[in-house]
Amino acid sequence: MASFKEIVYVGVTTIMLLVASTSAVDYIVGDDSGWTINFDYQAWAQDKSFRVGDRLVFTYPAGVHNVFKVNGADFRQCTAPVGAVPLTSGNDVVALESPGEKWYLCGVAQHCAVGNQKLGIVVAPNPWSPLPSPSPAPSPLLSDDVSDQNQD
Ligand SMILES: [Cu+2]
Repeated sequence: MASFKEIVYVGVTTIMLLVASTSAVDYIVGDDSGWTINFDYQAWAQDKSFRVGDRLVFTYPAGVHNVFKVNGADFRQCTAPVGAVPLTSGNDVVALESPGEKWYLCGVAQHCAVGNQKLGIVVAPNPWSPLPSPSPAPSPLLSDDVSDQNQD
């Protein structure tokens, strides 16, 4: 009985991991417009369901813009954190590794304050890996395996 349970548990876990990995989405921020000024990123984000495991891709001509990850207060005031290092490659991939609110802005000149180059999103937990993860209580299974080996 115990080993049957173990097989079912491993099988279900494998299926969940497969589903989770294949359902992760790469979002090109701004789609064809990319990361730029005078674009409504709130409207862009509005109909999307960001989840843990998804990724944001900021695309822009390198040197023209950059990407700072900021907190809510800095987001509202369009201030880049002192000492923070922005992403500058022009093809910046940001993995969404935890649920909650995330804020990004461009720190070049007045792009955020005047050009509205800022993105705020809410990341939902991945439905296939709930926090806190259930512990499978492996000790009975282990002792069962040992007794099987002893019989052999
Ligand atoms: Cu910019």
